[in-house]
Amino acid sequence: MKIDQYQIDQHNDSILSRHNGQLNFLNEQLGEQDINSNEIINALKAFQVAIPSWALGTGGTRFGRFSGGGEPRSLEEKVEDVGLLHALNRSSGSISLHIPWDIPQQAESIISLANSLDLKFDAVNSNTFQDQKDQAHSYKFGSLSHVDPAVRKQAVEHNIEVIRYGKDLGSKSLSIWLSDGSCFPGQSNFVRAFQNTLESLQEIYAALPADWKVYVEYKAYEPNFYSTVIQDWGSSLLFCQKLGPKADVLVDLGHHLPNANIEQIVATLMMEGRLAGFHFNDSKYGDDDLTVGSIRPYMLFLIFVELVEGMKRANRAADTYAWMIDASHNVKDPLEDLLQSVEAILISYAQALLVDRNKLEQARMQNDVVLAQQILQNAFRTDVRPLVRESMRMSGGSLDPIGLFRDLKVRNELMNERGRVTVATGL
Ligand code: PSV
Ligand code: MN
Ligand code: MN
Repeated sequence: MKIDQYQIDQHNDSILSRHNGQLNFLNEQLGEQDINSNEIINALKAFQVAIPSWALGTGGTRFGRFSGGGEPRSLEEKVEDVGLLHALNRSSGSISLHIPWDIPQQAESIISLANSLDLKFDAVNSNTFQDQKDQAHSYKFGSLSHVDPAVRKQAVEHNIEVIRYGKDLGSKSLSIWLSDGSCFPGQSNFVRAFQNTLESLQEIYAALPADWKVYVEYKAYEPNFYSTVIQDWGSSLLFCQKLGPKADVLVDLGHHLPNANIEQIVATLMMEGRLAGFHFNDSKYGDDDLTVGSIRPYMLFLIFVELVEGMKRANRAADTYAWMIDASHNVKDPLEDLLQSVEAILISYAQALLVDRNKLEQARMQNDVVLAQQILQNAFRTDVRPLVRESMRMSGGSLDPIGLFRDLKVRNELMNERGRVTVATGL
């Protein structure tokens, strides 16, 4: 299944006059506020969000999994699915692989497939939260933090192997999420677990190529329910500071305790120059259950306000950070869901770019709380979707990615090609 440019153009033509009307109306409104919408559109065009290989199939819960059909059965098909997304929105130009779920048999052929779809390889992810077939030692009681040096060695070697796979594909970063921790008080010595993890991470760090980064992801709980070795941004930052300049903190939206002020965490990490980037998702309760922006769009916007501010302060372009979706759930078509997630990210980014920073700072300096809130909420309440659509159209994408996905019956085509009952590899 491939989407041709003429199909996108034809579909765009059929809705262009309506879109132009909405865009002109918004341009006028923004013009009155001295906001240059072309600058925002250009920023949106440059913003790329990586797609994780594990989000392309229907996720499951521990109670069950309901296959949606037509899911990718191989790494090639995963790359092809991301190619479909990127053709539609031109904003999903890379894929993040998880080893050993996604072992490339032949790097050259998978690279040439990715090139043909205008895709790059984003961070590679290691997996020491599951035991693999024929593995010598079990990760039941931890991996990089394990009390037994032989288990730690195995986990370190796995991470170094992941770097090798990534190198062959042109990735530039290793992403580490550790499930290590304990389920009951007394089970683990916190300090020993930290120090073992640090030593293991130092060995992995030493194996990083010169132009690589390692992203250290934190998560408060699950699968361990009493303590997690890298439980919060503070622990993650501590590891990164001890490791060196090639290690940065990765923020996954779903990995915080309830009501955490994530935007403040982001501001602090950016102030220290240690934000690697994001795993975007949303949740009512925890982890990565739901589509980005589906529950707390205002929080997402406030995070982007800090991101925009932090990038400006550090004089760093958006593409020097790692932006990725990390969500996987049970009831939607995964590709439609990813299109919704990318759109939600771009909407929040566009809204954050509307904020008048000078006015906001003035209001803050004068302790004008009402005005400060109003400046943010004016931006948040602006319907910026015409800007997002225009940025996709200008890059050769669709004005209405989900509409076109449905018109072209992409899922049916994939089911015809791959079968109605499929299990995406790795999930
Ligand atoms: C587990 O919580 C998790 O969702 C982490 O967010 C990782 O980034 C992802 O799995 C892949 O290992
Ligand atoms: Mn994550
Ligand atoms: Mn997660």
